[in-house]
Amino acid sequence: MSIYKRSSKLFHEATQYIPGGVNSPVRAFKSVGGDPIFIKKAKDAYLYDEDGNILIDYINSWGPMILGHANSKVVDAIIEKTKLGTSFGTPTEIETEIAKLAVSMVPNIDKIRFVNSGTEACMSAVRLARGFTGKDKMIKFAGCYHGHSDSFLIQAGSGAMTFGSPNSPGVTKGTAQDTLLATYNNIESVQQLIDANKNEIACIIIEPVAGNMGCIPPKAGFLQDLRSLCDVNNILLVFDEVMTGFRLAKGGAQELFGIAADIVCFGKVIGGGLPVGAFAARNEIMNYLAPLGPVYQAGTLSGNPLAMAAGLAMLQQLNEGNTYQSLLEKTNYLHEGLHKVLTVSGVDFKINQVGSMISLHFTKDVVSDFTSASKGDNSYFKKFFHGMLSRGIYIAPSAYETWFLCDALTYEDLDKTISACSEIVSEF
Ligand code: KE4
Repeated sequence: MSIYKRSSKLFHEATQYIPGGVNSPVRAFKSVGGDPIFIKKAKDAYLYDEDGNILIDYINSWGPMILGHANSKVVDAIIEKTKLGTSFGTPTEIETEIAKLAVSMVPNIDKIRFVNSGTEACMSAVRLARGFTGKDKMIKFAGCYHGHSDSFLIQAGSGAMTFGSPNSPGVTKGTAQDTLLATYNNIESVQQLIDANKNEIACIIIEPVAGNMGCIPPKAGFLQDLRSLCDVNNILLVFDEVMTGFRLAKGGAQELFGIAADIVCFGKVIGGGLPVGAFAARNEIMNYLAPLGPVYQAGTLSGNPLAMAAGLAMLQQLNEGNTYQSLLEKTNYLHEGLHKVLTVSGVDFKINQVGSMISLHFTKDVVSDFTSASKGDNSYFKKFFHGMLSRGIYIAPSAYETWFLCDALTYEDLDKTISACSEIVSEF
């Protein structure tokens, strides 16, 4: 691996014009140290950095590139659409095409509204829930991340946790008071909040598989219990499927776990690598949205033709192919291989996996919530991260992230990853 001379040069120049040299904090390598790697291009499962290194990618743009980078059908769709113009600010046929396909793939939704990011999707979903129910409060779970909208930055995961500032300055007390915090996988903590805030809670928003404190699966029955509590207390259940949507199954976590959410949020995969978020629900709820109903939500580039073309080409391939089975087999293979070499090493570790989402935690405790996720040994993680990077393997630069596999990964790539892991932990 050549040293990252050009990346470092580019990074230091970037820091003069962009805060921290990045347009999203998790990219800055703050929790693992060192300068971030600048990428020149990517294809299939590989990133090509500015110093000529080739890296096996387990971030895949934080989820979107489930088929691998520069997927030819997605690229061709964007190129063809670009030739016809890039943005009109009017309705276009392709928005209906992708909406129809998404509605056919995902259970319990009749309509979908496209926006430009997962943050916008979750923010709009909560506003819609509040408008529909006439109630103000929202329950979220410590360590879950729903984007950087004010009401979510209370004990948030992902980058917020990485920086040890899960409660961001700038969020007013007035906003924070309407965000109630529960503990992931702890239904009693939800019941207590409901009892203490009778008839004031509009919605419960959850990542049905948490991916922002590492990957944390819901305990058996937890999502069903949430569903029942929402039904009994006239609360809307909002599934934030920005990560899990179109990744865990065609119908996402709703399909995988057989639980019906009232509103579902999407991002990442749905945009095929271009900026797309979306939120969806049954007619009764979605018809509350402007211009039909009183809840306002808008966006200049929402439904942008290029982004819709990329998303449509992505969803069409996922709808027709056998990506999910192939990805599951590859992720299981990686899980088993890592588990084997880590067991031999004697290092304390836990591996969490759901479908093609997987995370490694250097801890002896089961990782099932924010507290247990925080117990991981970050000094080990830092060594692990840089050990992998120096061997040409790029995992998320934070222990509070999930690895995202793409179906372009080969079993040779997986074997290389497993042996790199074995070499690194043998030096711990
Ligand atoms: P965006 O606004 O970043 O598109 O989506 C926000 C969001 C919402 N919900 C979930 C479950 C998410 O994981 C995210 C964003 N995920 C992070 C990675 N953990 C994005 C990476 C970044 O912040 O740069």
